[in-house]
Amino acid sequence: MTTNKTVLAWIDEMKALVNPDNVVFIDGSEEQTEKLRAEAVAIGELEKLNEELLPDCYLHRTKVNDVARVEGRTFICAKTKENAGPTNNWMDPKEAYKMLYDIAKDSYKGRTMYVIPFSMGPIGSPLAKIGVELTDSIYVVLNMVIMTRVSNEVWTALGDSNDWVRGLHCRCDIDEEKRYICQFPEDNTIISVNSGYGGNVLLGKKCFALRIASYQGWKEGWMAEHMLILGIENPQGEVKYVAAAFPSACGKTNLAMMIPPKYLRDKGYKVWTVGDDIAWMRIGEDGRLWAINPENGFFGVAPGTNEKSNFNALASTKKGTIFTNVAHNLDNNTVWWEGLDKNPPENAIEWKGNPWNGKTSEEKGAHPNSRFTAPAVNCPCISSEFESQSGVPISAIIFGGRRAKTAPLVYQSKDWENGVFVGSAMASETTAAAAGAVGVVRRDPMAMLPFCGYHMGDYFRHWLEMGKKLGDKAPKIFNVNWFRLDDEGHFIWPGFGDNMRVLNWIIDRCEGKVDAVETPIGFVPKAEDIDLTDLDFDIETLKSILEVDKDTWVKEAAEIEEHYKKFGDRLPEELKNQLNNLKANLK
Ligand code: OXD
Ligand code: MN
Repeated sequence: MTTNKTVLAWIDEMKALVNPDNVVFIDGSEEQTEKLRAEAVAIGELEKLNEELLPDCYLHRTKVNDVARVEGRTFICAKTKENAGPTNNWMDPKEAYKMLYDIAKDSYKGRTMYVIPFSMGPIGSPLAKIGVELTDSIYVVLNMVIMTRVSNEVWTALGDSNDWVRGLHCRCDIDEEKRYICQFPEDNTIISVNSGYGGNVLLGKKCFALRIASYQGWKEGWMAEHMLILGIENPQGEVKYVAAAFPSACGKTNLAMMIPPKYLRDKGYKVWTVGDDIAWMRIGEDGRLWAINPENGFFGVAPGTNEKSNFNALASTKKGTIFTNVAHNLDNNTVWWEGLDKNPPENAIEWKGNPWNGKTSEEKGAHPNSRFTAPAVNCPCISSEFESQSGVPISAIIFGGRRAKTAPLVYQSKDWENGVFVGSAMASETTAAAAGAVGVVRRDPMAMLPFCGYHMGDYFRHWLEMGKKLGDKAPKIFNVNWFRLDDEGHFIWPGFGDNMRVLNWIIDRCEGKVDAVETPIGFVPKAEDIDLTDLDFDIETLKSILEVDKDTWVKEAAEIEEHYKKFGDRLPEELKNQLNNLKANLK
């Protein structure tokens, strides 16, 4: 427990509002967690899975109307609309508090209030931050225990400081008309009502570690980014770290946990995962940019995850994991999802809770956004630096998206400022997997569109300022595109583990070991510098996906100009100049 006056006063205030039957302080101990698991099973929140095949694993089903993040109902409640910026929904904080408190009032009646103290990042690390989440959901407690560091040591680390984030979650009736996910960056506060789905209710993740933290980073001079972090070990045993941002559905978790091709493994190359979703980065005493993964687990999309696509993610789910909205295989009391294997169960329950025969049914067994919540320690390639208090030094930042034609396989920005321009114009094309038209370009600057907690023009300026502070110690910035299509619509580059060949070029560039070709958009590899050993891929095809087509880029520049208009006066002059330079280079 804690004696922190600011914490106790807030808990009292919230308790008076939501009116629980009792209050339980969560300490993260195995003993308490086990009791809660048993209680969750008793009340039907969780189903216990086969202890031999999936030890300590559980299945949960959300309500059918509550299966994903709800961007349309997510608000940045800054004092002024202008400060939330053109890419966020905004609500006046006074009105938001009133509306949310009306919804939350007495909503814990007959329920328990769980108080979860959690650290984002290793407890006590100078890069970590503390939060307290109040919830009436055991499912949320058990997920938070996996996804964050929950323990009484968090109270000790906090002491009597007021630097902590307040998170109130109320399940209420899971009424989608009254569902709101509100961030109050100026108050370090998050309120989430009428949802039980992960991204909306595990308040440490998107709400705190991105929306609130991006604002904190702006004010305090650091960065909270939607980035994976991985370490690349060379045969000499040296490890270089990169951070990479991709919009959803671009294979971030796969890249974070990739296995290099056999030829490179035999040479001694290894990949180590530090994080798969979020990076907090600060300038260290040595002037370099250091990063931690503030999370403690993986909240990954299940469908498509299999031994081939992501062996390490699948291995991470084999114990201590909570599965949400996947199919329940009744024959052996395990789980199944589309893309796990080619042998769907016949005797199963689909994600909505109905009997399901995977061999004959037209319906999906798992929801396309079904998830696993797996402890990071389970990951076979988890980095030895995962718990490091100082984080890892970042050599390169990689942006990327899904582009059928425009972007080459990889290019390096000319410098930091040009790299910020590349990130600010980042885009991905919609696939058939998502609702709506295929091939529509969605601009998603730094993959932060749904997660930036303040005006995106100010966010770009913050990036530029970080670059000035880092000077020649700044990570080099790259852009990758694994998704170039041929005329028949097939992917040209094999992707997955073979992306290691591109990462090696990136590291060689950072170390000044390899030359490149200057193009209007940046530096592109010479085809012969991408190692194709043991790969059935000819150099002419490689050249075709390294090419920068001027006409396509003239069109792209026009689209970037359009995209930039929405930032108005807050678009930094430097980025306007970057766009003008690009246009001039293309002439
Ligand atoms: C996620 C997302 O769930 O980015 O990580 O949508
Ligand atoms: Mn994400």
